[in-house]
Amino acid sequence: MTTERAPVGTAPAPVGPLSKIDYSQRIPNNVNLSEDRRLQRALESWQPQFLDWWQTLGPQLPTKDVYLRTAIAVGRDGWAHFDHVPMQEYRWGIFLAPRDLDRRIGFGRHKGDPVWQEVPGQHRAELMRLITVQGDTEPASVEQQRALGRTAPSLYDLRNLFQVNVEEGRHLWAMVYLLHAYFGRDGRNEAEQLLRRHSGDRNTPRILGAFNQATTDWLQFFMFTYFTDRDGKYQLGTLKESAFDPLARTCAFMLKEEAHHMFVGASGVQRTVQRTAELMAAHGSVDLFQYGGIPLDVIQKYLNAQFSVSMDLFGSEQSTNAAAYYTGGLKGRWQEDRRDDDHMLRAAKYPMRTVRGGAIVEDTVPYLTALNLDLRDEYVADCRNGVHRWNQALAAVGLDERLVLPHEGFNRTIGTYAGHWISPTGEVLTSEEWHRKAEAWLPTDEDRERVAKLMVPHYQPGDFAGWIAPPKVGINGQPVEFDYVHLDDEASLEDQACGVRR
Ligand code: BYC
Ligand code: FE
Ligand code: FE
Repeated sequence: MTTERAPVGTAPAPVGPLSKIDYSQRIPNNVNLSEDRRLQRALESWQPQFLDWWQTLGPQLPTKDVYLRTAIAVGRDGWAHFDHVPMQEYRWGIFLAPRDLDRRIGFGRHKGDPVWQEVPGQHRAELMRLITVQGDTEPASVEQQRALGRTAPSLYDLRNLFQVNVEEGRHLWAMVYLLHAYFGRDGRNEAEQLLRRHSGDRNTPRILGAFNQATTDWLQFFMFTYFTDRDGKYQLGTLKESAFDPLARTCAFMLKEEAHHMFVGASGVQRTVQRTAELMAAHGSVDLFQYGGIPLDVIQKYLNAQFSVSMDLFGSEQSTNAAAYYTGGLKGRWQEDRRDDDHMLRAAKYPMRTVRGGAIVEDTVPYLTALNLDLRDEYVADCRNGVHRWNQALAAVGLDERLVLPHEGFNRTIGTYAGHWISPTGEVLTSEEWHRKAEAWLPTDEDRERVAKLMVPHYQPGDFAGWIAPPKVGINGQPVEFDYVHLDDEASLEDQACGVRR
């Protein structure tokens, strides 16, 4: 069936139905699950609910199997084993980065103490809150993306979507493990709630704003994996510094998987821009819908929308929560150990932009309460790199047009800019002025409809939709035209009805 490269290290246990569970066999883990009866019992009741959730709110497109990477061990190669597997039999595992016995707390008032292997009573509620918020985003994104399989631009992209989906599922497992193992009955309740809230649900929505929007099409999916998964990367980077060692180790391992999500977003947008640039150069026109491409101004609007909603995920620029998390040792800064200061920040200051008297001004505020902003500034700098690389596709065909990141205050609903009307270039406008121009800045219903019309599935190996350039290389050394996904007969029949051969 496959010719995947042999994994180094442990051979994977055979994949089979999960109905009869031998935990030590079926749930790949490095947390001694086979010895831990309490954890086994908690998972025994949660896991069927998870599978039920995956069946009802996971990927809609029926597939036989998908060429997926599965983590089977934490070692250098063990976490990246590739094979065609039926998705419902994906072996969601529990992995923590290896323990460093000498690790000490790197910041805050417990700085220098050994890290915690158990949850201290004084920080229990805050830690559970952070883990719950993190855990809530993972299944939310799977729910948001569930319909996309029906309109994939290629089998290669379809496989990448499913890879992201199963890994977000595993990230949910990672947080549920922490809730089950360290927070007793309260943790078990929270773990159930993670499957009860749903993206966009009017009564039980997901916790954070960006996770309640539908991912309408593949351009939005690529923007989401670029901008919103990147918030995930930065948030996980701060939790990786946590004094609560099991959380730190869990997040360190999740970050390995996150790299692929970054890749899907960055390369997905790049390939879209590349095709747009080629069509613009070939036809000398910007109205590309007629040529089966996505106009650059529509790409810019999608970028504006996803960037601004992702900026909201960092919380308020000034946050006493963030100060308390830091001082308590629960959540550090991005690359805390590379920061050249006292890691306590009691007297330190930080520059913060805000709107005053109809203009954007810079204030100097206590660093401790500005840690959400500190993280967001790191994030924005990273986002800028991506935009710069996308622009190279435009430069390569001699075009002068460029994509830009909008101003940090544009279209914000959380923090200091909320309630102000800032243009993408950073002018402070009246609500009326802003709304008059909003159609030029954010995707309109018509834009989304026209993009949606281009989203026709391409399920033949090596076939790609016309709005996106093929990638240069395939996954795990496989050719681009590899049969990454075997569709279910049911899906194939529907495709034939739509005129797509298989
Ligand atoms: N929407 O003090 P403030 C990922 C709430 S993405 C709704 O300013 P704080 C992924 C806030 O919860 C990474 N509510 O904020 C990506 C607080 O409520 P409570 C997810 C919001 O607490 C793609 C109140 O407003 N991980 O992994 O300093 C695919 C006051 O807020 C929002 C994390 O976020 C919002 N946008 O910071 C899959 C890490 N923003 O508590 C996965 C864990 C704020 O007063 N979470 N609020 O009721 C945290 O570190 C923090 O909770 C936040 C907020 C950074 C989110
Ligand atoms: Fe995740
Ligand atoms: Fe992710």
